[in-house]
Amino acid sequence: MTSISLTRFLIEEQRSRRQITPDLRLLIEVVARACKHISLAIGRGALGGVLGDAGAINVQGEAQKKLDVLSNEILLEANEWGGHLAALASEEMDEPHLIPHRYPKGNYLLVFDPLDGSSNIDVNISVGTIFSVLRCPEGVTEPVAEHFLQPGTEQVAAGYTVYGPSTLLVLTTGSGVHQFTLDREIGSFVLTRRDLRIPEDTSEFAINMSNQRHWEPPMQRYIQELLEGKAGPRGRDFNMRWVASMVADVHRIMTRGGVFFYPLDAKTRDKGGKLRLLYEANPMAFLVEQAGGAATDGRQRLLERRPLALHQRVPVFLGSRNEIERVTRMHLEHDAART
Ligand code: AHM
Ligand code: MG
Repeated sequence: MTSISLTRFLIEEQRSRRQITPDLRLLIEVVARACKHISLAIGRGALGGVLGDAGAINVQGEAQKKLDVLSNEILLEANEWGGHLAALASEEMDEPHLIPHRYPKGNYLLVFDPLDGSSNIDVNISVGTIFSVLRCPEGVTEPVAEHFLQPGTEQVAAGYTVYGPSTLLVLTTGSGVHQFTLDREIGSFVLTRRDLRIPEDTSEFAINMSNQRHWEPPMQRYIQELLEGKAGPRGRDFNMRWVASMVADVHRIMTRGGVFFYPLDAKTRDKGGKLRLLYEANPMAFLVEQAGGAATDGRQRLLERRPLALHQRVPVFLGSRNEIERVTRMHLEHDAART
């Protein structure tokens, strides 16, 4: 069988579907190249001196790891000079990063979480990169945070990489979700699965159970019913997994179905949730919907939320459609009963 590289895949998509512009293709290839570089750094681990804390705090108030900082720099440097972007924004930077004046500017905005699952770096568990591509609003030459505040339905592409036993890139440009595996010998991403589909039903869920006592009542009730298994109202047993790297948890769902929740809880209520809308929730929601799954904030479709701030946080519910619809309905019924 001929192997199809990411480059060939994108060129063929560009020919058959006009919506992949040459600049979008370049953008995706540049992001993929930066991710190869990150993958190499992660792979060297302690030998590369990249483990441990960077000694700084990011805009989220979280201690940065050396690899958070390095991955952010790799993505910035790779994307500055190609002429495909108007600006970039990242979990690790307070404000958007403008393209330096010495380089040409393009029409896209790139927003990313350079290293998701940072708490897993030092224990050698899978981490990843998440990214989302938006259009720069017409006539804007110096984009500021406000120009990134577009609902997820406006995304033109989204993807994630998983740095695990193998390095994977999972991508959508709005016509299905496709998986590429990094061939370390030839140094390129190769198409390994076309059209990933998330089954509508599942018996596997992912949630950080240690927050149980802090959840809202409908979340408590939904999970309690799963835990009661065969003897409870659901009449069947459910299995649980929690990697604490969203990319790894979402990738399991992309592979064999399941649901992932980071619901509102008493600890994160004031911030709106734990995960960030623009570079965690929205790209994952786009990918999950493209694979036939569903994604909400517990009450409404994630992709329709109007962002209010670059680093806004939201509750995240995504995965197999029937479970996401059920838990969302339980939240809405709970709200209706209170009014
Ligand atoms: P990060 O982007 O700083 O790594 O944080 C996001 C991560 C997600 O990958 C993961 O689902 C979640 O935080 C884990 O949270 P917890 O530590 O509560 O289990
Ligand atoms: Mg993250």
